[in-house]
Amino acid sequence: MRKVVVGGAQLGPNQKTDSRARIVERMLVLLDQANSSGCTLVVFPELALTTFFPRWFMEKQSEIDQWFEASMPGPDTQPLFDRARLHNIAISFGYAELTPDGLHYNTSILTDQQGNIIARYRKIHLPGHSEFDSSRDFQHLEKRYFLPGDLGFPVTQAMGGRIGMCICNDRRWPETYRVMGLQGVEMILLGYNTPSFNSQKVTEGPEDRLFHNALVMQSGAYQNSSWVVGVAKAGIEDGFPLIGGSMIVNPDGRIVAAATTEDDELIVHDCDLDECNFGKETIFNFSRHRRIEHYGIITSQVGVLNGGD
Ligand code: CDT
Repeated sequence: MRKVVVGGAQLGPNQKTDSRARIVERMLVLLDQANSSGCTLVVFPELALTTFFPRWFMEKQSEIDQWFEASMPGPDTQPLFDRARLHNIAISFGYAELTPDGLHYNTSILTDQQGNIIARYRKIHLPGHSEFDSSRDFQHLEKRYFLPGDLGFPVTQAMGGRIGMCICNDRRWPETYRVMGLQGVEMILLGYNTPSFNSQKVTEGPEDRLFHNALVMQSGAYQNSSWVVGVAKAGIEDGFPLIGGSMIVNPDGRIVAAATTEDDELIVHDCDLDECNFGKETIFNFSRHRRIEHYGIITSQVGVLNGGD
């Protein structure tokens, strides 16, 4: 038995006018709740410290950079690290990272239970577009503000097992899970900000978005025999709705804890990393069953051949 008591700390909306300090205060409340529930690891969403600013078109770099963190921890985020250390809780959260070289990434970090950053992931699958698009109901400018991640999908020895991270849109791609699966991942930490509506397809609403959210995380967990902890920033942010649907999925693909609100909410599950073993040793024993001689185009080809891509 390798137990990790995981808290999925869903956040309600962050408005454009909310200060980092105010948002961190809400995160501290969730951390205190997680401590009372015996959590040893708490996962917060993508871009936890700000509104989902890629919905806004900006041209001035100084305006863009106000949404980024040039240091982690910084003055506003230090209290998070201090509280987590006090409670002996490892934390993971997403934020917009500005590197010392001036590069911009959509990043998640993982700390150990003493508040030291032990892993970093930079979002690889950046959805949306890079220029203002008047045909959309709202903008999704991740391709404008972020570079694609340059760290691959690292899996880190932590919490007595192998922990990986990905961010939001990454969860829709089976490659994300399999690249971590091939590193023996046992728990995938995953924050997201998903609009409740498709800005280009009026018929796709919250019900569809929640269905796809569960579908991809449950299948990713099952097909790689890994825990998946999916955590939303939810609710109406700057007037635009984001889905909730935070969940913890076991290595059999079943949802074992699920959020019921679109607000700050903690979901908790006592996860045994040894539950990954059965699937990894049987149906998804990769070294016995995978047929890589037929998988070559996955890495040599991006789009469908002659498919207009
Ligand atoms: N944050 C993020 O990656 N959101 C995307 C929205 C997709 S629509 C452009 C997601 O996959 O949930």
